[in-house]
Amino acid sequence: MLSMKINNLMASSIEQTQPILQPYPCFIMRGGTSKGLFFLAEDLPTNTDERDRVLLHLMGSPDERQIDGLGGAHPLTSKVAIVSKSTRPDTDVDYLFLQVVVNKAEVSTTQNCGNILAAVGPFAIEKGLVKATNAVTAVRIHMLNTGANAVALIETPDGKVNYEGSATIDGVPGSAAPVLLDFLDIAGSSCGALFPTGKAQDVIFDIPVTCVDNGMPVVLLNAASFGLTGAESPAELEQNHALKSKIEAIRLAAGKLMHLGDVSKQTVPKMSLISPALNGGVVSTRTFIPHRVHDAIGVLGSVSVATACVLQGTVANDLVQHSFSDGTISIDVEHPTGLFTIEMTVSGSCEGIENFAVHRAALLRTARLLMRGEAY
Ligand code: NQM
Repeated sequence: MLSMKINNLMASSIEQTQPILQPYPCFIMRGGTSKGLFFLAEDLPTNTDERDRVLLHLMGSPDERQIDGLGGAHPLTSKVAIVSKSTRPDTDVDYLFLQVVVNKAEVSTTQNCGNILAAVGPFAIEKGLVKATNAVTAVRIHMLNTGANAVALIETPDGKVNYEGSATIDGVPGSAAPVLLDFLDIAGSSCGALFPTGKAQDVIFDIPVTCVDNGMPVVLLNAASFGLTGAESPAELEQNHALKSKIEAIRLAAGKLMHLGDVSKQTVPKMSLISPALNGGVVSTRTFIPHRVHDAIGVLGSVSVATACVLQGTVANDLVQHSFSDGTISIDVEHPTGLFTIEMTVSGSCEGIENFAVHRAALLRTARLLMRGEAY
């Protein structure tokens, strides 16, 4: 009986044409505290439905364990970068970020990812899209998800990407070569304004919140508003189902206020619970991204949190009780596995939302090439 069943199954799978099971040239790279699959745009289908079907298949989604694919069973390891030569005169490459949802057949381009961005420069040089010129090569990246630009500085001694070095970032063991990321024009890149509700503070379901988009839409909430200290571990927070449903209800309402529409199937806005710093930083965070809790914090997510810390009247500024002076400032955002330092150039920080501006944000990441080959 069993052999007959197997014979029938084999015959039917040979008959089926399965164009999806073909080799796709692919790199696996760590960018900052995330990991993902990197492709040249020309190596994937141009039709987006077909492309998403291929990516779900390669990652092994939908499945909590992603057992039949390359995904790491967590949003931070279920990420994709698609890179191509830029069509714009002021940038070298175009980068499209895709979040492949672990347990649902969903691929989203509504959010950007600054951690995966850290590996885009090395990938572009490895693939010959950008020529390494000096000991350090500047790669100018157009981020297709938001239309904003970034510059990544990559070590390229002898014309090749160097991955080894002494730079460390919290959330990644060991050390590696530094990747410096500089953002110039990210304010309001997803929501149209730095503070998209037009206010430094709003109240949603009786909870004071600050909605901010400095490269990533984020809603800041005081952990104390939920009876939390803010020092809870990501695992503890993920087990708190009452908290998670309150936060999701606020997120859905905030999405509309932030001009993102119905965010029930989007991975933005991120929800950052904030509390007083405990380890020498400016503020402590626990960030829902949005249904799992980040073991650290996203790159652009931390830029948005740092931005909210600076402007008077936000829930973060009220909590940190620190006044910042205009000019170039450094902000340490605490997260579950350490600190994230952001350098920002700001003006009008005491003058309220109308005059407040962030002119630049810069930060350190590292990246690593883990594997190159073909994904089936
Ligand atoms: O905010 C996680 C990550 C991110 C996003 C997330 C990120 C960013 O750590 O720029 O890096 O919030 O989904 O990769």
